[in-house]
Amino acid sequence: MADETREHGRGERHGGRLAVDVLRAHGVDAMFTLSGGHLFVLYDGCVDGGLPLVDVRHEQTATFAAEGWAKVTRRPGCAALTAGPGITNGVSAMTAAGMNGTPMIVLGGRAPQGRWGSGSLQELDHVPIVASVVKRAATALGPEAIVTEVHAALMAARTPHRGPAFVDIPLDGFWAADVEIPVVDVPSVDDALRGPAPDSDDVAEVARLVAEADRPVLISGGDVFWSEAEASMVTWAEAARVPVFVNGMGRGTIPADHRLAFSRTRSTALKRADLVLVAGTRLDFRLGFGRFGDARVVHLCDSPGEVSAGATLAASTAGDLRATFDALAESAGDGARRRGDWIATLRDAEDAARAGDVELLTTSVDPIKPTRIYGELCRRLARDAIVIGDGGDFVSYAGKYVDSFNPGSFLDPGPFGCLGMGPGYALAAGRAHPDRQVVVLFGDGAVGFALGDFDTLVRHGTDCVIVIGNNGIWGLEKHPMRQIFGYDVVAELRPGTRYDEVMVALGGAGECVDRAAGIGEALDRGFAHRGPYVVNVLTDPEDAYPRSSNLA
Ligand SMILES: Cc1ncc(C[n+]2csc(CCOP(=O)(O)OP(=O)(O)O)c2C)c(N)n1
Ligand SMILES: [Mg+2]
Repeated sequence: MADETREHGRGERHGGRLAVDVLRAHGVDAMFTLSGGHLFVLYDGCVDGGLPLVDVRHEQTATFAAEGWAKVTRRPGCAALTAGPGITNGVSAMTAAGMNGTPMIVLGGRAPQGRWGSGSLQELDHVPIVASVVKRAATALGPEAIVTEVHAALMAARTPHRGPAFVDIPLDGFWAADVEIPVVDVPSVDDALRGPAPDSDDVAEVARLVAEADRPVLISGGDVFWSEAEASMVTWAEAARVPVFVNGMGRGTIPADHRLAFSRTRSTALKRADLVLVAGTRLDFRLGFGRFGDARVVHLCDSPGEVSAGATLAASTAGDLRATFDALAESAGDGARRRGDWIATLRDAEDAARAGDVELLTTSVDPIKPTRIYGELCRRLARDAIVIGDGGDFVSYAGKYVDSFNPGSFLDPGPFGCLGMGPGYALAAGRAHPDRQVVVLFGDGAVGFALGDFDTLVRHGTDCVIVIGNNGIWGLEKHPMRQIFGYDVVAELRPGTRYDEVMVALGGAGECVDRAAGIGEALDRGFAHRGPYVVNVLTDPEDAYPRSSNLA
């Protein structure tokens, strides 16, 4: 061993180790990364401090894996990205995490401060680049600052409204021999990290509107999930007898087979409702920007900055969502008795819509319809399966047909809509929950963004069934462009590409399916397999997901 290796020997007390101590104190239990020299000291801290390193083939995947980790564990995610291109490669995933309110920290390497401005390798000031998409971005110039900045970043990430935070550390900022560890006070989730309770007058006003309503509806969004407010939300919905629809990471906050859970009747319900309560999600394009016919609208938010400025609100609250629902539940009895007819009407419509799905889910027509894949898949999904969707039309069908029974079990990119998150989310889900089914649904376009990370799934032995709806086109672009312009460009992919053989070449397994009758058995082989298994299904390029609008 060369002298310099001994000089910076394993286990030395340095800024890398200090960072790891703070990460662990906040419950960080995995660091997703792709190697770069600017990160060696941090890696040494992980090895010494017992924080597992999980290495990938592209920083987009490391950063999406960190986000996925938070989504499947509700503990903070963590990615470490090397200076310069490592960090710019992670910007899309940081942006997605910002829009999803996902608590996570991204640590960055950084060119040495002592030579800043001289043109060191990968010298780039990352902070202004990421500042507009994360909650907090800072450079930690020395060991003490590493402790305070990493702690401050995690506090920001974990406090409502949650989101990503970023700290970069210059190469020469890690070093200071045998530094003392400043003590950081990490509050428990049940006190400071929940944020303040909502104003009681605001809650009383919402309770009054609910009591008056004949046809109320609740939409439960991602911040109900992040606030761990689902039990309180369901208790309130049961007491007040309010039908519940879910949105984004709100999926699974009420089990899909709960008597107050609805999905197929959303547009009918929102058209006929006299009061729409939206909890824990923005009134964005997914929710018609907060306009629901003549209904009065109530926005229940985890913090003041989340309350819609654009929609006309009858009332709103800002504060911890669990405390909000607990407070609402105390006055939930009024009016609940009148709502039997409203709930029964929706239930009849829901049952009729689900009965109408059967034909599509069982169709044997050739070429294969994506709906048939869902018919076969849904029958095989365990109640606690984790389903990840990365694609266009093919994944829209998943949103419709896959029911969620547990929080954090249906993962899509969220409102940023960034394709390419699938392999990172799958890596996280498989690692966090090796005992549960993990299914990744890809469009054939989407799968190309992080195809190299099939290698990552193989190397880490991630048990997952990867279903590719392979229609040979960018379907969600081709069909709308044809509809609007009468023709389309740049929307073709190569029909029949053997993505399953890519997985095989990288050491995994898979097969191609071109007959509807073969889908079920292929899925069975996938679920029986250890490691990643691709079921590459050739589907009908003429099939377009029936949607009412394409761009918001
Ligand atoms: C990073 C990124 N680039 C481009 C888009 C635009 N986009 C949205 S859906 C879509 C088509 C997806 O095609 P595919 O994955 O094959 O699914 P299909 O619609 O064919 O089922 C594209 C290109 C996006 N959402 N994200
Ligand atoms: Mg496609």
